[in-house]
Amino acid sequence: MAQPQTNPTPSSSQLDHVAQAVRDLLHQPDYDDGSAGPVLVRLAWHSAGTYDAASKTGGSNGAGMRYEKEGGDPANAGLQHARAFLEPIKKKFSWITYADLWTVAAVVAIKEMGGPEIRWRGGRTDFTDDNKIPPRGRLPDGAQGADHIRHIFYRMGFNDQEIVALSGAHNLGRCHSDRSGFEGKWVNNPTRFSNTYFKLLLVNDWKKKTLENGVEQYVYVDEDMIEEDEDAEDAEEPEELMMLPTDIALIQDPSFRPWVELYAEHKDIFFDHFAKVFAKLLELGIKRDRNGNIVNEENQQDGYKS
Ligand code: ZEM
Repeated sequence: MAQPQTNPTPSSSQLDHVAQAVRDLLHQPDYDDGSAGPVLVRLAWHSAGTYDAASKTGGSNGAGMRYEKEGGDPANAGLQHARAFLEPIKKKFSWITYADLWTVAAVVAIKEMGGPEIRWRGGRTDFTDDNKIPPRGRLPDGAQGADHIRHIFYRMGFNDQEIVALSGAHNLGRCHSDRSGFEGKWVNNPTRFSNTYFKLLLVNDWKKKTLENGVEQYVYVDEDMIEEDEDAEDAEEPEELMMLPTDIALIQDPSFRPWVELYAEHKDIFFDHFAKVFAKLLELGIKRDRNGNIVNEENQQDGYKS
């Protein structure tokens, strides 16, 4: 039996350079709402969100999205932009693995966009072929409801509170009709991390709308511009905001809803819970030894030889 291989976590001074390089690339005036941050957060989430606790497969190790098998999954449409933003950093700091870079970039971006400090640990390795990439179909489908959300997130080992906290990432970024088929942003200022998404969910004025492509989502015009006070200076004209059917499920479901109410009311509690659950997300599928180094065991090498 071969020795288990470990990849040491990068030192903090090495990481400081990478973190600074990520901060330096966030400002992208010609991209979406002017920031690479939201799509970087989605890259980290989709890299980890393939985890299946029962078979211990998937998760943020490996950076499988570099391969067509995972990168070409329609669920990952658009994430090539996130990978392209990070490519110059990988070129400059070749010692960092893609799997570490994609996850640490999200943590840096969230903090830089006004979110909480999130514990991140490195040492992920990159797959050298596509054998260990799990089958497609493990990421959530925004067109569905509470049962589907639970099916997907319970599989990863999350509970209802953690599902709602994680969903607060929809404060960030937007939907693109050429990626998911949905269109628009959840909040007026989608490059600032806050609990506005939860406040907006509770306005209860969401109307179902069928887009030209036949996709159904929920919309609302935020005339009162529900935002944090600190955002008032960059207040824009009210625009139509959106929610996915899965977002609306969070206020319809009796077990999810109290968490939406709590997070809408208490930004500090949301930040605390989000930091914990996002750190947990990024560790899915990763086994560490006593020193915190990742252990790549024999049985994880088996892969999917279909
Ligand atoms: Zn999302 N998400 N997501 N999400 N997501 C989109 C965009 C973003 C779902 C979903 O279908 C979609 C989590 C959970 C769930 C982000 C972070 C996180 C989009 C739009 C869809 C359709 C994609 C597009 O068109 O570009 C569903 C169904 C979810 C669970 C039920 C979790 C958990 C996240 C992180 C913790 C982010 C940041 C975006 C914005 C991306 C961007 O490009 O602006």
